[in-house]
This record gives sequence, structure tokens and C-alpha cells, in this order.
Amino acid sequence: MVTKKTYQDYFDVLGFNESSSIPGGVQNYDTENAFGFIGKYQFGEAALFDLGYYGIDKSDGNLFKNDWIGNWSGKNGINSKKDYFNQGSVQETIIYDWHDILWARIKFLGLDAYEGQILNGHLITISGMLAASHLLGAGSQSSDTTGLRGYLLSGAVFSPEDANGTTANQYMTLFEGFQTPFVVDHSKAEIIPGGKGADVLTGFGGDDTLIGKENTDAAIYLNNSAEYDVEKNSDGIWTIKQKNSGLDGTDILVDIERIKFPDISLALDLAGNAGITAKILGAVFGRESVSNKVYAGIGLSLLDDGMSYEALMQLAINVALGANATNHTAVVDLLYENVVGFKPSAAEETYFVELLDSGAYTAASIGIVAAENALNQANIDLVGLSQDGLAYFVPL
Ligand SMILES: [Ca+2]
Ligand SMILES: [Ca+2]
Ligand SMILES: [Ca+2]
Repeated sequence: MVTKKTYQDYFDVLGFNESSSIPGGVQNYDTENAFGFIGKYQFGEAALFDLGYYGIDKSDGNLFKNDWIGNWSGKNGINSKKDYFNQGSVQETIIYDWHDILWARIKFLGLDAYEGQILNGHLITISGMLAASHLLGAGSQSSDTTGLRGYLLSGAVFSPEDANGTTANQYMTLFEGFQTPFVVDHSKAEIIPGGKGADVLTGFGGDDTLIGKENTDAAIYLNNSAEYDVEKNSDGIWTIKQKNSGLDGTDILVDIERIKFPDISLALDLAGNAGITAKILGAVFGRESVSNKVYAGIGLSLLDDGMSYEALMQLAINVALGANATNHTAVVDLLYENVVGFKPSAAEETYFVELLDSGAYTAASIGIVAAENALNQANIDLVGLSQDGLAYFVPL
């Protein structure tokens, strides 16, 4: 189905998904599935109660069992399930009204703050949240593990499926980015927690708290880095303040490893991949290379994608020495000069080359010894980097 992404297109996709109704074609207003969900948009008793159509007089004792034994209210001329099946235009009114209710619930639960966030690789949009809450329910304050709220609080890791086996993440993708009548005010202070996956969070205006939790998480800012004061408060907690009382306010970042500005990015995990990258750069390419944002970006990207310290060290040595990378003397001289600051004596050179010749060390493993050496860490000012972050360019 080709879609333009208007609000009506959204409902066309929803109708197709719920009851195989074809836009401009067959509309399955009179369908009922094995769980008693009815009509083009597959409503159950509970939603039609909330909308004022069904069981208002308490004639149906259980709104979560879709047996339809209760009374209908007569709203919009619907006095029976048969009326409901026959009145397609009322179903079209109902689905719009229902989405007003869903959005009110999403806002009440504070879930609108998730609009624009990328949780575990899934872009969260207003239309995606509406569709997922139609599927799962919006959730409630009393449960962190159910409905749209449970899905978002899990960082899109917990992705329950409907009776047809469609998961919340599939809904989020299928219904991503349609126009809706609803808008989110991100200018206020928001608390936005991610989850177990790699999350990309944005607070926009106001004093926001972005919480990355597990994995390598990023915070996005829309102005260049010079616009902000970046300060480390303690391990795992940073403050990002827009200068001159800018609208972005003062954000608190918790368990965030990357800050992305339009001009540069900063890696904050100097005890993790950023530290490994900086130490390899110092040992293999020399202390000045730590400020090479292209090299730093390549190293971080490879490590974030799962490359090991040892494999990245070998790759760096190969790049630095080219055809000489298998020459043990060349490897020893390169690392020694970069870390110690001058050429090794003949005796020292012989000692280290023998460690490689004998197989006691590989070029990569002796490279790690050099990188971890306190002299190397002082050369690259690892302590200073831990306070300021490692600047890098994201590889194209
Ligand atoms: Ca905000
Ligand atoms: Ca995370
Ligand atoms: Ca902010």
C-alpha cells in the first residue's frame, strides 16, 4: 500500500492492518475476530464503553470479555452490534474520537516526551505511539510493564505482540511519522529514560534529564558545541548548559556516552571505548593524534560495533606501519618512541623484539601493554579527557 502520510492515510493503514479494509475499496465494517473484536478497526467492549457506546448501564459485567451481552447506549444511532456493523460512517467517527482519547492518555502518562527519541533503534513518533496504544493500550501509572508505557519504559526492548503476532516495534515502524492533529511541547523540562538498548535521546528546550541506562547511548543537540558549557559532575553524570541562558536550558545526562552536536561529537566514556580509542591513538600514532577527530571517530565506531581492543590495536599498527607491520623491530620502535618519547636503546629494543619473536606477545598484545602504560596515559592526558570528553567526527 502506497501512503502519503496524512492523518487519513494513517487510518487507512490502520483499517487495512486491523480488518484488511482497502482504501477506496472493500471496507470490512462487519467483521468480528475470534476474540470478539469487531468492525473495521477491531474494537472491544472496553473501548466502546469508554467512548459511550456500550455497557454504560452496567448491563455487561465484564468489559474485558467481548461477548457483547450488554446494552448499547444509542449514541449516534447505534443500538446493537448489528447497527454497529451496518453504520460504517459511525465507525469512522469513532476511530477519530478514540484517537483523541488515546492521545489524552498518552499525555496524561507523560509518554509524549518520547516523541522524537530513538529507543533501541526505533524512532518513536506520535502516530507510532497512537497505533501502539490502539494495539496494546496506553498503560497505566501503576504498571511499568504493560501497554505503550511499558514498551517505552523498557526502551523498546519489551515488544509484546497482538493476537496476529504483530509486535509493538512493528507497529512503531509501520505507523512511523504520519501527520496527526497532535503536537508535543518539548520546550518544558522533561525526564526521558531509555532502556537496555542503544538509545538516542533529545530534550530540546528546558532543563531536561536524559537517562541512557545500559548500552552506548547518545544525546543530540541542535546547536554547535561552542553554544554549550559541558561539565562532568561525577562518573556517569554530565551537565550540558546552553550559554547566555539559551532555550535548551541546563540538561542533566545520566549514563550517556556520546553527545552529538552538529559540528562535533564528544565521547564521554573514557573508562570504556573512548578511553581505549585515545590510548591506541597515543601509542600507535603519537600523543598529538588524540585530537585527530577523524581517527577518533573511526576507532569509536569500530569499537561500538563490537571490534575488540586487540583487533583495533592490530588494525592501527597495520595502518601506521603498512608493509612493515610484520617487522617486529619496527613495531617495537613505533610503540616505544610514542610512549617513552625517544628511541629504545639497543638492549631494550632486543629485549622487546625477542618477546615478539618468541611468540610470548603479539604486536597487538604488546601494543596494549604500551597503550595501558602510565606514560602513555599521561601523554594523552587521559585525566583531562575524562573531564572534557574525547572530540570526534562521526565517520561518513
Ligand atoms: Ca525539553
Ligand atoms: Ca540505553
Ligand atoms: Ca534541554
